[in-house]
Amino acid sequence: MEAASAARGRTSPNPWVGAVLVRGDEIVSVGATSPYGGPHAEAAALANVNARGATLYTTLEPCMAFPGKRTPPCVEAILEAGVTKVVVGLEDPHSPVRGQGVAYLRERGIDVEVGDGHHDITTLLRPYLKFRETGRPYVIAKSAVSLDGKAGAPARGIRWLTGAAARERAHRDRAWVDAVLVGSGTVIADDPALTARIDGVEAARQPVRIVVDGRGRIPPSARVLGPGCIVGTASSDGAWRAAIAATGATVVALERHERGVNFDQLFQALAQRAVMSVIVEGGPTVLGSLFEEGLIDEVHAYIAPLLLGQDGLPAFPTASTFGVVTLRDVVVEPFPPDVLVRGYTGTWAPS
Ligand code: AOF
Ligand code: ZN
Repeated sequence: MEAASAARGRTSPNPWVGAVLVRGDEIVSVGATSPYGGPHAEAAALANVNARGATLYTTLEPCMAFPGKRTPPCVEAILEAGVTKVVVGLEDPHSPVRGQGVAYLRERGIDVEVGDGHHDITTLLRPYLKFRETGRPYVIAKSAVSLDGKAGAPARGIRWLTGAAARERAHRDRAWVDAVLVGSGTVIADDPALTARIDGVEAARQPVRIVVDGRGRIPPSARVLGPGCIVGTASSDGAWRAAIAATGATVVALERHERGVNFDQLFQALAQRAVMSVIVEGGPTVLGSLFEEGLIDEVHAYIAPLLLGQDGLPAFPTASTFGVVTLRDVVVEPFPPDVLVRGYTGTWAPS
């Protein structure tokens, strides 16, 4: 689990997997999934060691050969290495592998146990599991609100509510997800860069930056634009699209949908670009639409110790029509002076 966690966010569209080779009471080697195209966790754990008669623990079912596969199948590496027992945490939901990796090893005389650590591994792999099961990325809604439930008070110069500790945590999340998404209103109001900065330094791996701008309102000078930025738009004009594309950003044409764009179409397009996880950082209009359409999987709500009163903007548009959302498996973490409340909406749940 530790090895797998360390690879989180670096393997898309592959899952982050950890493997440990054990003989008796001793750990022989540890492996984790490399970035896409590189060795899998099991192959890494088995490389350059004597694995004969040892036991391999792996968080995910070892893979089988299938067309288009980039690396040699892990089941063959296990057989060749002479491993006699494999302990698998979770079945791989990827259809050419699912259940077959385990069956293949058992048919060849390997003792295979399945389900060890199943619950925690499912939690760790939620983005991959949703991506495989639905063909859509896993979506986290992030917002920061005052004690009176307001999202900011631009008239009073208050755009950012939380302190340094909460901000650091939010940047750490940007550093593992595949994409960060905002609406055009946020770009126009705040001109964010949407990069991941850890201890004030740009992280080595940056998420894809996504702007949803149905009508084509953001200026081509916006900081978020450039290579690595995707702009989803519907009824914008051609000159604006050309100016956005000239920055190096990718323009994705979407259908119009009630009060915005067809988000499901956007998420499908992102999944095709190997985006397995997205953090939506607002603004209120985008978050409201996504809740209305049941497209949010997880909520991260930072609560800041201030009241914004009459100057505060509502955290969601007053016209939002979504119903009650009660979070599950809630975790509360202090980031003094703020608090993070996070949990799952349950619109999608691992099967
Ligand atoms: C494993 N161990 O560490 C991972 C697995 O194209 P390839 O060769 O990289 O294969 C990708 C598939 O392998 C991926 O879709 C998923 O089913 C599985 N991922 N399997 O045994 C690993 N990352
Ligand atoms: Zn593999």
